[in-house]
Amino acid sequence: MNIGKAASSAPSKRQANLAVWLADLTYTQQTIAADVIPQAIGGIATFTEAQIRLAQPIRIFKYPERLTEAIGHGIPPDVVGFSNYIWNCSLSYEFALLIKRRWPGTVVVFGGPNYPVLAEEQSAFLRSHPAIDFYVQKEGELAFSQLVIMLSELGADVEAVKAIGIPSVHAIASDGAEYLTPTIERIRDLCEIPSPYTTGRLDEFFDGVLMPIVQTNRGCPFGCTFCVEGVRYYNKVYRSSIILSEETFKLAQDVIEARELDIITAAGKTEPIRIYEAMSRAGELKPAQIALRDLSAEGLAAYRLRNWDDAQSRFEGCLRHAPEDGPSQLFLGRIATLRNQAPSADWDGIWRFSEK
Ligand code: B12
Ligand code: SF4
Repeated sequence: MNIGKAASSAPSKRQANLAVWLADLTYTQQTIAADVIPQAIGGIATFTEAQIRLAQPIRIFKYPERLTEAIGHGIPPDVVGFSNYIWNCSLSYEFALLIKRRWPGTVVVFGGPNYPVLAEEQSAFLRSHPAIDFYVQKEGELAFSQLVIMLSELGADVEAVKAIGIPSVHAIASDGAEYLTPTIERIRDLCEIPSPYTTGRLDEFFDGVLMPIVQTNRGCPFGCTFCVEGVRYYNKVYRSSIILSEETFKLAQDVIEARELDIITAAGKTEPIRIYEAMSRAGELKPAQIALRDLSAEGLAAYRLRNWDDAQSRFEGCLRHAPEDGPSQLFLGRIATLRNQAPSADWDGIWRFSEK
């Protein structure tokens, strides 16, 4: 859960005056071959836009016909990123070649699992696909947004950006030098990636053909050799918490266990809503989860009464049962701030988001 980050007086976002397109293409001739909503690039778009203030929203493409139309309109994007899966690699590369022929200055980025694991094979892949300026290997959100920041800061000077050696961003320089940088650290809390569904970024893809998919956890403790997640990098499982409004919680309360997280008002709204975190199916809470739920309810009650000592000790208790519990860490941070800066007399304990 990421409510603290959005609500706090976060440092102002970086600016980048770049037009960015992302495409996760499917063949469409006989049937829609890969008939799912492009949620991976949707998440890369929302994450990048949360880090960087771009001049215009990132455009997302699924159908090659739409991408062809956009290319035909003649306004070149600065950066185009393609998802590279085994089922669309040739199609995406043909578009990369087309874009490079038409707009040599447009930076072409590939990402996705259809990329070798061994350095010598990565190098051979990049050398045999010269239309690709950068390959973002493994988790894409953080590395892609850093690449966009660097391209913006260095005036889209591709060779200069290659020489920086951004983690997870692979490239071959024009003089043949290889930049096969180590992988970037993984995102631990998937809630840091704003949902591309609830932000409306994927609305246009609900066309009756494509199926939505949602990633609720990433990583796998096993090591099957045929699977992208079988590598050590993905060995830890990181999850996103499932946050429910009070209305949804009431509908589901007979079948799930949940704990109250907070009362908030969304950015641009005045109506407060109570939010909950789904914890398990009904009756399946483990003892540590029961302790976490009860202590966090006591912590919340004390917090709302401005009883900082009690609230602090309850949330510290939560961390003994769940050392990585984001909401408890968040409340401990808030309590520390409120101790130094006492809230006004009319403080109602509601957390008001100033940014989406
Ligand atoms: C869900 C899934 C499916 C679904 C949906 C597939 C689809 N069309 O999207 C279904 C069940 C339909 C499916 C079927 C198949 N699948 Co499948 N599937 C998966 C699975 C489990 C998760 C994919 C996913 O959405 N993950 C969540 C997103 C967020 O992660 P991601 O896609 O990897 O994207 C991240 C990075 O790769 C990167 N990234 C991705 N795109 C881009 C773009 C840019 C610009 C950047 C910078 C970064 C970037 O950043 C993203 C966020 O970190 C993966 C295994 C896995 N654990 O990843 C296999 C996987 C993708 N599937 C695979 C295969 C082989 C298939 C099939 C071909 C199997 C078969 N023989 O039939 C079919 C093909 C279906 C089709 N035509 O679409 C392989 C692909 C291997 C490869 N080299 O490409 C994988 C990797 C499994 C494996 N063997 O390791 N699959
Ligand atoms: S490594 Fe891949 S195939 Fe093996 S269990 Fe994990 S996700 Fe499944």
